[in-house]
Amino acid sequence: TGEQGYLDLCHYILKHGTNKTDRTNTGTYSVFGQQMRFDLSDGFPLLTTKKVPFRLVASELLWFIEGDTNIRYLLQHNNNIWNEWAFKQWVESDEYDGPDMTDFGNRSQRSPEFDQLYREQMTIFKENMLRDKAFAEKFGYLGNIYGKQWRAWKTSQHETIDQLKDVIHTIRHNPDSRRHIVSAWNPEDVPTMALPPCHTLFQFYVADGKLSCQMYQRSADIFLGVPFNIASYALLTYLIAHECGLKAGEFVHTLGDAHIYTNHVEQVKTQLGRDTRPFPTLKINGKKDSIFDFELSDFKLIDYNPHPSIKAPIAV
Ligand code: DHF
Ligand code: TMP
Repeated sequence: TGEQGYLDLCHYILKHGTNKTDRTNTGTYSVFGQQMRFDLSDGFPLLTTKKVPFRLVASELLWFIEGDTNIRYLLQHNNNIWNEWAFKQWVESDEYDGPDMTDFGNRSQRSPEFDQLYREQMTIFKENMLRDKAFAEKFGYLGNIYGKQWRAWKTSQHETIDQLKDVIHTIRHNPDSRRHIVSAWNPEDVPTMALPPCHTLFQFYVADGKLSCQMYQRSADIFLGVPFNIASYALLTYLIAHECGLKAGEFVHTLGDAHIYTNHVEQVKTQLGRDTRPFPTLKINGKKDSIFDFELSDFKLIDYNPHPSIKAPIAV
């Protein structure tokens, strides 16, 4: 449990993982069906064995909560974590007339010359996204991903369901319910999403005045994505607990295909050689209660003293 649970899972995957090919042609070591638990009364679970950029975690979560599915919001908050998946839509479109960007993720790692070209095109893409609203609407929209399904799931009756608002309502009014579920996995929309949801479904649980959350992640990039996912759901749980007058209980993280990309193995080993430090503390602006009113400046992390960050290429 805690950060040690994450490190133990890394060890386990390196030792027992199957060397498996994957969609991105990177290659992984993979296991299926694992679980980590984080006691949220024991601090905020932001890993300390490498620096995890909390600002990016928080602005991505606020983007989901807004119901937004366009990366323009993220760019406006200087958050670049979703760029590649929007960029891909642009370079594969008829409107793109720059140098060939086929398979840019792998090619930029193999060739410094290509990487230079790729960076230039990415810069142009970001400028267009911020300057040109029509361009952003066309290429920044990632499909009906998390924000849309959480806040405005389409029904067969041409109405929408606000799953997030509804779940907060039932946590408040019927805390014992065993139906506190939000699903991002909408089979009708999956084919048109830039990336089908990795964190597919979550459930809340109330007992002894504490709110716990369990999330099912179908596919887990252990080195890059998972530290973000842990922090993101911990923050979501703290925010909903805050709104409902509860304490934060546990975050239970259940993983389907849990993998370490072959080009992250050295980085993971570096991380495993470091000692853990106490988790930081999260302070939430007490003047606000509704999860729909928060901004970045309402969250403060106290005593976060991580080891340095470790860079790794992301598989596109
Ligand atoms: N694809 C893959 N292959 N793995 C992912 O984890 C992933 N995550 C996505 C979208 N697609 C994905 C959304 N979340 C980073 C972290 C989370 C994330 C996307 C990217 C990332 O690159 N983190 C870097 C820092 C990035 C920065 O500072 O801008 C890290 O070192 O944690
Ligand atoms: P996939 O759709 O082929 O499973 O690829 C998605 C990759 O992104 C996979 O490595 C898991 C990773 N990922 C996370 O780990 N966490 C996330 O939040 C997201 C969006 C993706």
